[in-house]
Amino acid sequence: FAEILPEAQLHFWKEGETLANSEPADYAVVWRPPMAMLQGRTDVRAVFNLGAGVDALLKFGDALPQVPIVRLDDAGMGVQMAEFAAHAVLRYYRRFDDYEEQARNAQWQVLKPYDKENFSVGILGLGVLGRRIAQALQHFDFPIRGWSHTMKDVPGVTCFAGKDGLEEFLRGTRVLICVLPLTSETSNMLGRTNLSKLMEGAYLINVARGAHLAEPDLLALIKSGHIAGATLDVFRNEPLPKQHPFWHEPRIRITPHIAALTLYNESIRQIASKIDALERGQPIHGVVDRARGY
Ligand code: OXD
Repeated sequence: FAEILPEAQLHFWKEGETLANSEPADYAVVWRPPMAMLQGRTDVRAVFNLGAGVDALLKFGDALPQVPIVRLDDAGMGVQMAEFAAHAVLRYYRRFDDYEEQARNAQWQVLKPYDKENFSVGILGLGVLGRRIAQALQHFDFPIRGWSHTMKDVPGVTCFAGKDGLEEFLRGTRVLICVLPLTSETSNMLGRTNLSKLMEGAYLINVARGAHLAEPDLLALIKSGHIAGATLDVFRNEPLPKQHPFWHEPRIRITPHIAALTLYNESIRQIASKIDALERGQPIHGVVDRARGY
């Protein structure tokens, strides 16, 4: 920020500071801040979130200053999400986990390939990240479907929307990728009822938030064989506790919330240019709709 906005004065908020004893600021740049940093502030003109998901901010409700909350627009996250999702889909589709297991036992055996026509990939959430994932997977000719809160039109993607469209979407999905924002409506959406509707031998990829998933339900459906496995990057409790049963289920692949890391240079450039636009009274992208939750 000092390089890109040399005229700005930068203050670092420190633990223990409150409204009464912290420096005034025109803009706040935050990632999962404690409530004390923002509560009751009337000085800031916008709050910039150093990430895509704003759930950790919106949970403060009315304690947040009544100013625009701005999330990162892509800022290099879309391509990382696409890499992560494509890797997980291809690993399952091309049976690399099975071949790895065979290799451990020095076993040379060709396995029956999955039929691509019946290997539909369903993306929950068709925002900037979901669309980038769809675009990447289209190169491999998977049938792609997508679900969103309101109907979207995405080229090459069979789109479904709302409560009414969810069942049909799930029933035709073999690999489910969740990139939904976490809101009161989407929390626990990946529970037994919805996961059971997926096609037999389904696979789950969750790169959104841990609270979307009812963790015991996933384990039960994997044990019953209805779900073949999962790649999970996010969890209810992070770091995932050492004693968590997911660590002992070989059909679950775990990564430590790295599907899309915030790229600081890109993010800072983006925020600086939005501050510049706001200073000139111009509109900006990425302002969160608080009622909608994203
Ligand atoms: C984000 C995240 O929301 O990294 O950006 O989880």
